[in-house]
Amino acid sequence: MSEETKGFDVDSVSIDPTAAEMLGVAEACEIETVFQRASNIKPCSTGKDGACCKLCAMGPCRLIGKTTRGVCGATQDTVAARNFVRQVAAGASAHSDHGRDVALTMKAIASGEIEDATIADEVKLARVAGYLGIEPTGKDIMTLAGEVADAALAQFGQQTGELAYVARDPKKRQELWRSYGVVPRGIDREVVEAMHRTNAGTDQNYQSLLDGAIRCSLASGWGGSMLATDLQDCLYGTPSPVRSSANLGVISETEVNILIHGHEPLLASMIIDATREPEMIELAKSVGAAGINIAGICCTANESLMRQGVPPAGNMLHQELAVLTGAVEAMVVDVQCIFQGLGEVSSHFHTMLISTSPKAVVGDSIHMVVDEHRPREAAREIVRKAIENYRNRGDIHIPTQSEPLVAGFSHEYIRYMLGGKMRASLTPLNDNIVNGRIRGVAAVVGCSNPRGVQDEGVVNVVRELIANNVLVVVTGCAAITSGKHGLLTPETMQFAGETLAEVCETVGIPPVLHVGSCVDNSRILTILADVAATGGLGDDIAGLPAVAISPEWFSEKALEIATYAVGSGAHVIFGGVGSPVAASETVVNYMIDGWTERYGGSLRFISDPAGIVTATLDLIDAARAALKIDVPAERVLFDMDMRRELSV
Ligand code: NFS
Repeated sequence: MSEETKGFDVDSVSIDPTAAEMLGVAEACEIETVFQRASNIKPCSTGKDGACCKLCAMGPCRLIGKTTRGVCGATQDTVAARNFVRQVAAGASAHSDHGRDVALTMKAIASGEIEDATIADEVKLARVAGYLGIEPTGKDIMTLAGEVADAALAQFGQQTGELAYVARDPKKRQELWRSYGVVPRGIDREVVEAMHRTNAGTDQNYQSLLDGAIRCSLASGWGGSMLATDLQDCLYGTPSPVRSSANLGVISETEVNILIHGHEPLLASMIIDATREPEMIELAKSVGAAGINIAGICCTANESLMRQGVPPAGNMLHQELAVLTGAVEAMVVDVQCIFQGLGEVSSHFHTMLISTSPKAVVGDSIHMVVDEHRPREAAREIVRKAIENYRNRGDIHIPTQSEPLVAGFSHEYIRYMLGGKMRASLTPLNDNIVNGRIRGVAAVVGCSNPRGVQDEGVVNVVRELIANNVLVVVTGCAAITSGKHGLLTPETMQFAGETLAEVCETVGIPPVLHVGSCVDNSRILTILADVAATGGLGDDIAGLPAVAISPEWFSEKALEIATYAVGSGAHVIFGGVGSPVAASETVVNYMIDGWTERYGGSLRFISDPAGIVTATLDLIDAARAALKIDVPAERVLFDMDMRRELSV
């Protein structure tokens, strides 16, 4: 054992036993993982709290102790707020650039530049056309797709006016945004402006800076992210419930394993198609494999799970663990949340790490710049390479655990499910919230962070909320975590409070609904706007008995999602590692009280899951009281025994 590995206890890093099992393998082979590195590296407390300003070469200035101003005179409030705005801008750029790429793909398909690709959901395409001000009637499908793609792309470069999707918001919210001057004008413009206003010597007022963060994030939530979701549904199909399973046990002992990891579904969907071609299956058999198995990691996992039933092998913290099985012939990655350490781990095995995006050369991967006009050919080449690599497989060690799940609850499907195909509607949801059977709705979203115990926050929060009759929707890595721990099945009803279970049974839904990837948090915005429009619960997203929670966040993208949720009127709670603006009490308080006053939403950081649940229920109950629909409800308190039972 090296000096660094001393004191690292593999059993304490996760409540998922597959993690300890695979970390045992890592330890035996002396391979470092993210868990080990998190244990070796102490986070910099100055940076963590947002107290370090490195915007210019007069610094970096660390505003700690008696140092309350930087060389330029910037205060702790300014520095913390600027750092936060930059994180939000980075997150917004990632989700929005993803949306741009989907629009470019649609344009290439419409013009026939991408061979052999179709529009999977023509009904949704017509609806999206309507949102973008295009008359769909009488147009052939590829002409319409071309027009929709052009209109979507124009949203990125628009300089003035308002993003088209702002009109999908409740009227009251639109007016509020106009009154504060935070309506997003163009997607790229808001990201650029956020970077500009945080330049040294530019915006110095923390409130104005944070309004900049709101505007920039809205350009993603009601712009880039929402376009990504909508256009992906048009191209690859709008999700509806699908059965699958999750965790490392989905990796096959006898088949060629290909793992798709990252965020953009175009190439991944073609790789999935290629693995199902008889010629490829024959090729796999010719090298001694029983067939080809495909599984996912991170948000590509969510995208392909919801549409093609591909099982997720794990969330973000499982990427290296999957390779440690020794059974992965190819790990195919594109952009976002791909650890550089993945290259190092792969180098100890036969696993080919293949990076496919021109934007991201990953680790020591084989970097294949995929000809964007011939992705099907690239997909087949990748599958062939993986098959050929099967012969190089050495010893394998695959955990047995995987849990069944149901995923794919798009906004459209939730409407059909509740109101029927002819009269799709959210009315039954609103009615059950009003009559108190459903106490409120919580979105449990976001990442997994090795600074905490993997999965503990998400599982505790989800279990306690449903026990308290709160309907839960999940996205991103939190959705995969929920799946790994068996929380995405109708049987989860047994853990739900009596009245929530009653509703779930009547409607035929699980109490925890998988609604998608991280860009699909935009689906939650659509649901909330629809709930407000349906009636009986006020006329805005603000004031709904709904809370968004990210118990184990790590990414700048998570902060951006939090900020657009606040701007949209939602209360947001982040768990785990604490506040990135902790250096300024003023900013911390402003994000709670100032934002509530201004936007009707707030962002608070509460580390422990029990505290998150209490705060969530308090916020939900306060909203119910304000709506005058409060019925007495008792809090189910989890004791230590119940908590212990939460592990798989
Ligand atoms: Ni979201 Fe998806 Fe996972 Fe977090 Fe990363 S994969 S975009 S950022 S870690 S949920």
